[in-house]
Amino acid sequence: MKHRLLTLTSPLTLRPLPSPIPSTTHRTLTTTTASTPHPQPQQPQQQQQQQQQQPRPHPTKRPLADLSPTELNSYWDTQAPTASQLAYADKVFTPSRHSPIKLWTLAKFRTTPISSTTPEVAFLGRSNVGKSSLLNNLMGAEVCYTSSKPGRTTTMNAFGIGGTKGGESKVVLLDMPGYGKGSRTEWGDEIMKYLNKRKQLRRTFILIDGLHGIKRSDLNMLELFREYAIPHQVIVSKVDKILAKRRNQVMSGVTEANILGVRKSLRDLKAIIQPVGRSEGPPALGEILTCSSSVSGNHGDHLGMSAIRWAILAAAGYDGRMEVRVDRQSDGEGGSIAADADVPSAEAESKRETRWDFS
Ligand SMILES: Nc1nc2c(ncn2[C@@H]2O[C@H](COP(=O)(O)OP(=O)(O)O)[C@@H](O)[C@H]2O)c(=O)[nH]1
Ligand SMILES: [Mg+2]
Repeated sequence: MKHRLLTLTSPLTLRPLPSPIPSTTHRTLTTTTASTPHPQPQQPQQQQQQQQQQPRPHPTKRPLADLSPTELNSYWDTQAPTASQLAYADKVFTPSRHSPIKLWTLAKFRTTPISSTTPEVAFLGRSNVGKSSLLNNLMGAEVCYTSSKPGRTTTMNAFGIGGTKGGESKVVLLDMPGYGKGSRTEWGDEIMKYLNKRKQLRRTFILIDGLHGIKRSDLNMLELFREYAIPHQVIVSKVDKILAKRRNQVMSGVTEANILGVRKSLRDLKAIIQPVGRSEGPPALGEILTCSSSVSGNHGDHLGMSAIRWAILAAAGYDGRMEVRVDRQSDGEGGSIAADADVPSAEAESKRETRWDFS
């Protein structure tokens, strides 16, 4: 199989999660009473017809629903999320009346709201890489404009996630205009201002196209991120295209060779996003996530969504503990503000300060 991402070798260990979140399907046991009508014996021809209608499992393929939520990802400097962290992330992203909400759409950095204290994460990549499709799937709502034509997202669009009645969102996601084909220099200028100056920004997710592979414009962007010490992480989009050429081939399940193809692509990419022996500045986070907004796996969700939701919350400083409540700080009037323990941790705050010292 031809690997679409650049070919360079490096030592990489993949650590898949033990098992996916258990199914919530319950079975009810029933007893057969005397009044239960017995099914009539089927005619052989009828049985044959029924068997023909049932999709036959492929002898060597695993159904997509059997893949664990992190199986197509690679974690080497970080820990793969646990089942409870993934469940927490899915819960925060569950759509409600207060989530997702569109917060702002802007073309100029200087007009972005300065008073917000909510952590932000941005999604960047070449035009058509699948940013808007991914965001719609993460948020479970068609709030971003998607198109097969490049250069259709022309502004920065902010969406709040995890908000409750009267409360602020937990995290803000930004859909950005794409770079490369169909892009414009002035968008690039505004995006760089945002990435360099925005205090609320915790991490930028750079999408690399699984169909077309890494391009010169991606390499330039990765270099800029290192040069300006902007925290970033890579997501390979359209992983369905690495698994198999056609959508229906992937829909019918994946072979071990398909999965090994993805792993090889990620190994090759690791050497590019964390180049050895060059003092260019901090490289990408030591994990690569993959996604497909076109085929569905676990619980009918598109591939990779839960793990990306967790990465977003982790970047924003949430630790995934839901129940515990702690006193956060004095409210200035002698009292104390009780807040959920899943506010961004002090450690995450101080890391962010360090990062902005570089700019
Ligand atoms: N096969 C495949 N196609 C995708 C996937 N994600 C997006 N696309 C398609 O790629 C095109 C561009 O998607 P869009 O989300 O608008 O990209 P953006 O320009 O980066 O925001 C659309 O035609 C999408 O249907 C994916 O995971 N797999
Ligand atoms: Mg878009």
